[in-house]
Amino acid sequence: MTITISAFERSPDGGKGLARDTRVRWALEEVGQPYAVRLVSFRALKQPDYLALHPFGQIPVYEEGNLVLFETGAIILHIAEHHAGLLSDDENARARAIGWMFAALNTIEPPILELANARLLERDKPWSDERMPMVMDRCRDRLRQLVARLGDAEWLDGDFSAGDLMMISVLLRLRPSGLLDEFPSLAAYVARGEARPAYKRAFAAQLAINAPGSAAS
Ligand code: GTB
Repeated sequence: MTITISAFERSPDGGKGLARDTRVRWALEEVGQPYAVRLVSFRALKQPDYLALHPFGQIPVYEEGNLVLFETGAIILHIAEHHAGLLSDDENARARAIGWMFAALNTIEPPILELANARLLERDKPWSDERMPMVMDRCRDRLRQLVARLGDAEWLDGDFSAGDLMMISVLLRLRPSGLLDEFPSLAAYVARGEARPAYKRAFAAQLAINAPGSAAS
């Protein structure tokens, strides 16, 4: 059955791969599933026909036959459960990988999003300089804990899994802040994810839309 995902017609990041369609593209590339892309404008996101698919008017939406899914956590879990490559056959390892997906989305992503918003949306506020160190420290606290758990392992729990895919996708959002460079083992972990052929294909596909003239497209 054809899989279609939605993505920005033009991502505000200009092709850095930070919008959330990239993680879904990556998951589909890891499991070898072809997909089509429905490009949407910011205006189209809030129109009734799109809101019928995604109640919050965001990208990405995942469509496959009669199934319509929103939320990248649900989408990537669905992909991982239906195709080999992102979840172990071992029941406990599978459960732990899903735990890491939740950790990425519920524990690591919130302070990173707060930082992204502080940098992008609040820089002109009179209180921004005072608040910024606190927002950065909230990220650092979580990143230190993640560093301690990762240790010198290649991936979070044995083989590469949907948990790593989600965690690396979330950590990538830190890159513009420079904070990732304070944690060399996490920067190396993210680089291992980016070096995977499936990630490279996903990145190139979104870049071809968002920066069509670039060398990598
Ligand atoms: N929890 C949802 C999920 O995981 O699917 C969040 C989806 C979401 O935030 N989608 C964003 C969106 O559609 C795009 S990815 N926003 C439009 C809206 O809400 O009206 C967020 C994003 C946007 C821009 C950059 N950037 O420029 O760097 C990075 C990430």
